[in-house]
Amino acid sequence: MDAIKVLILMGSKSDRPVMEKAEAVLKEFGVPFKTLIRSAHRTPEATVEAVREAEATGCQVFICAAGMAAHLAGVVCSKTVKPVIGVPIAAGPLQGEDALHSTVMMPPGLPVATVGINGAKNAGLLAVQMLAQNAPELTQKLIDDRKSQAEAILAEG
Ligand code: RP5
Repeated sequence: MDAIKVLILMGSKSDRPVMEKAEAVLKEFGVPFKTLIRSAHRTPEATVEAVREAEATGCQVFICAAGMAAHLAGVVCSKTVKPVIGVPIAAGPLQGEDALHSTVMMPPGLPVATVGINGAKNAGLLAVQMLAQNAPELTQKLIDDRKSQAEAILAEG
């Protein structure tokens, strides 16, 4: 695996349209990342291996997206002490309510920073904010981004 700062894992290729928003943020901020499809239930061993490989290349943050009984972020959290951001995906008959609870309700001692249902853009931004703690150039870009957001709102009248 090439050197990366963020590993995006998603439980299924069906999650990709949502997770492209996280990829877009990381590209915009110039953060090296990789995306893999790995499932806590369908490919448990390969999921753990991906975490191990990513950490060996210097990965600092994990973004894990899954729908339904979404245990991907929790499993990744159990295998690393790097920050894990969970993205509950709206899939199946409960449209993300199940994934939200499965992702956010971690047992004490194993935190997953969970964004909203389909909150891939915020997951990308939160990963950048975590990396910015040790990267002043990212901090400046984040400040510029907030300024742009405010200007866009004010320009609406
Ligand atoms: C989860 O089940 C995946 O993350 C996806 O959101 C959902 C449905 O998966 P597919 O049946 O589309 O592969 O594991």
